[in-house]
Amino acid sequence: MTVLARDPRDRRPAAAVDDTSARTEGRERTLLRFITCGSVDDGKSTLIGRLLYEAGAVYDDQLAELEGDSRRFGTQGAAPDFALLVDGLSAEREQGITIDVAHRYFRTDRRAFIVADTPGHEQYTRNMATGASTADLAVLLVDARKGLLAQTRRHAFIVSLVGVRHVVVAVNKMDLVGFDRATFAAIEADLRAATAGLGFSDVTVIPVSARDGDNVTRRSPHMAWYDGPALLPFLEQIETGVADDPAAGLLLPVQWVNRPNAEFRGYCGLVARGVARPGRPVVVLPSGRTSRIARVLAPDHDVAAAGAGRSVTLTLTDDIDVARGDVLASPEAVAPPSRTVVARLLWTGTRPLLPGADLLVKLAGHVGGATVTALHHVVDITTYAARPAERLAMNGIGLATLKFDREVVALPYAESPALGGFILIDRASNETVAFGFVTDAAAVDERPPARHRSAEGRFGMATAIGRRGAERLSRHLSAAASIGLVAFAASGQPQAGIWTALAVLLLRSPARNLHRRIWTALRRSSAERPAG
Ligand SMILES: Nc1nc2c(ncn2[C@@H]2O[C@H](COP(=O)(O)OP(=O)(O)OP(=O)(O)O)[C@@H](O)[C@H]2O)c(=O)[nH]1
Ligand SMILES: [Mg+2]
Repeated sequence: MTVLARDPRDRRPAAAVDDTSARTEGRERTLLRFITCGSVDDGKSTLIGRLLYEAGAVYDDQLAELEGDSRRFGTQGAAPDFALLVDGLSAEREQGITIDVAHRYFRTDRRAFIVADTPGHEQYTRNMATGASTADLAVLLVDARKGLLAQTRRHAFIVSLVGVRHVVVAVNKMDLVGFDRATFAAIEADLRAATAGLGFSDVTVIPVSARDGDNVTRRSPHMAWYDGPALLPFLEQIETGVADDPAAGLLLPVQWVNRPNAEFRGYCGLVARGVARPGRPVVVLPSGRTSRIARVLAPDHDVAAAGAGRSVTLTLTDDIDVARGDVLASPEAVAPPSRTVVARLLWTGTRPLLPGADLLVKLAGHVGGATVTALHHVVDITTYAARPAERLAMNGIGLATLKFDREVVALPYAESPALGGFILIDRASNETVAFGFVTDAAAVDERPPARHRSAEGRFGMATAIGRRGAERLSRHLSAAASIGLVAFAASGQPQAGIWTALAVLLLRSPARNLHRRIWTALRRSSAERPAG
């Protein structure tokens, strides 16, 4: 008899049903996106494999293949190693670890799911954060024999950073602690204390054995003392969605300007907030120019309205200048552009971050230069306490001030993940070195409150943008003119004065950039020299 004989109650493979619309009998199934995370070898991949199997999301030929793979690569002797259903890369199978994020779709009668299995190894924290960034819920695994490890705490913190508010803690491998209630209770207490300050809206703790399926889809007879739900029934019923506020102002970061011919000019992007509909007035940020939406286009037709989360192309009634990286906002949603932000950073670069680092930032549609002007603190991952530091090491989390090379529309991440989340890229290697989460988009720039501004406020904002630009120009001009005057006085030649002033104006910005790069490189090389 095969070890993988199906339980007669098992449903046929969900993946075999050619319908991913998550609709059933006229009733719409909601979609839950979740991840598994936690320290290395806690059993994340095994848990997902088991879930897929028990939810009937595995074909019979895949099961036969799993039996063969388990004999070749498995960690459970002749028994099936469910992790192999998700760990597909050969490097993963040979090392018995997860490296890349694997996404799987499955569904039950009550709900559709997209699950992302993320790696536990610290070296692949970047992949874990990427997987977490699109999740509604995180299943954090803990090995019952080991309890909370530093990596468990790091993942809990990253999950909170990316804005996941619902957490299930699966205390796994309960079979290896004799399904002991006291062991589970001690881990639960530790966990609740550790996650109390992370801002989760709910934390549900479930004792499981992923390998054997205890408390995975049905309650386990081995843990009669546990009176909570099994994992899958819990995931089927949890409400995670925050209803979009249709009255919220429109924010649409422009990802691409579509200009197929001289007659058509469309601005493509994802509606980050609010609703786009023809006739609605919009302000282009950062320029402050105003217009109205003429058409809202879905991929192949015009639509009357498009809400948050939809990708659309807008055309405007006026032929005004809108570029990639600009943001189209309705007047009440106008967020004044800013050059400086304070943000939490998850540093994923192999070399540590040092203040003064000159990097590229990608925030919504904007790509440009960014300098880290200050590192305020780093987070101690075992206590979550902030402590001052001069550098941020790989996989560390800290708070920093960044200065962009041009004004950018940014909002706190908690208010708008689309306009508050960014990545930092190393200019030389093109490596993504940080995930950033804006906490304050008005650190230095003065700005009025962003929300619910009146039309008067809108023009006030446009004036403020213009005034700031004019102020900067006049400062540069007067500095250049003074140096030009000195050159004229010293040489007695008006041309010498004019040429000097022009040279100062033109060379100022490249010289400043060169200076910044040299000092960043010097600081970095002295930081990397071994002490003593
Ligand atoms: N006894 C027992 N072993 C388990 C259980 N769950 C997982 N394992 C074993 O633990 C080992 C690690 O399991 P994985 O599922 O690969 O762990 P992981 O968390 O995905 O590991 P990474 O992705 O590398 O971080 C494997 O040998 C599993 O068979 C369980 O409930 N009981
Ligand atoms: Mg894994």
